[in-house]
Amino acid sequence: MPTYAIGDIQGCFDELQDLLGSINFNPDQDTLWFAGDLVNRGPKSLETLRFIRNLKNKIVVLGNHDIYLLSLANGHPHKDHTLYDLLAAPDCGDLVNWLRKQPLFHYDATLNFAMSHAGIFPPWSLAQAQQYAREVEVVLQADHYATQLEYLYGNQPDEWDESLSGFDRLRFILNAFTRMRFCTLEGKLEFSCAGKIGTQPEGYLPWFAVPNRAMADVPIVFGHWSALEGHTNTPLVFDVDTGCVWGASLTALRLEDRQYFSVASKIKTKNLTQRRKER
Ligand SMILES: [Mn+2]
Repeated sequence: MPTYAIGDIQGCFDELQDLLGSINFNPDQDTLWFAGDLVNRGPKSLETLRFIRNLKNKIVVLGNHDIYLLSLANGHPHKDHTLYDLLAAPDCGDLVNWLRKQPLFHYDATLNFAMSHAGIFPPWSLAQAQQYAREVEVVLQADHYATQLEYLYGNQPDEWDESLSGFDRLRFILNAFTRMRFCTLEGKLEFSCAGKIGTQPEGYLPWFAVPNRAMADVPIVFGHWSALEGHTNTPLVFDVDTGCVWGASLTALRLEDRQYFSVASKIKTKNLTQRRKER
């Protein structure tokens, strides 16, 4: 009864089916963890969301593209997306209501594994990560969540302070769990650089490379950063976003023995680097 953590699907439903076939996935016995960004950019977001929602044993954490869907579904206009069929589907309301009730962070004490979409803000302990994630989850799960969404968008504040309150506090927490890649030693987040390690502005490090990270002894699986190509070179930090929607591959990590499984993307792209730059 293994548990597999799967990276950013982004509507790559056919590759998800290939991957589940390659691991002989048994829906009655095995558990799937999804590291967020289930939808958008890829071709089959609607099928992906329906399939995952109906799985018996699954854990989902929200990614920035999942939050984006919540925003779109509540009438906030955005220009570029591939979610038109999902938004027009008769079960869109049900799917969105299910999606918004998924957490930002998950920790399984038996497996001793944590998961979030982008990672864990370096100074936060396990107890803090759980508490802070819950603060945003409560807002997304409230009946009146739609009126709160627009206040959760933005890049400020980019530094954490326990005394932050209101939407500034919630916005930082949501950004840390769903959009973080690089930050400074002091914990200032950077949102513009999505590239490989080495392409960031001076003074910034990958979040998992910050010294004295509070959760360094807890294994964590995350996605969001396809430019890492699955490599963090950091013990206990497992990247499962291998850029399926950019034409690379879709990856699962079996948590019990930390073995990776990947299938090739069916998306054809002439120049992966160029498409990454356009994000
Ligand atoms: Mn993402």
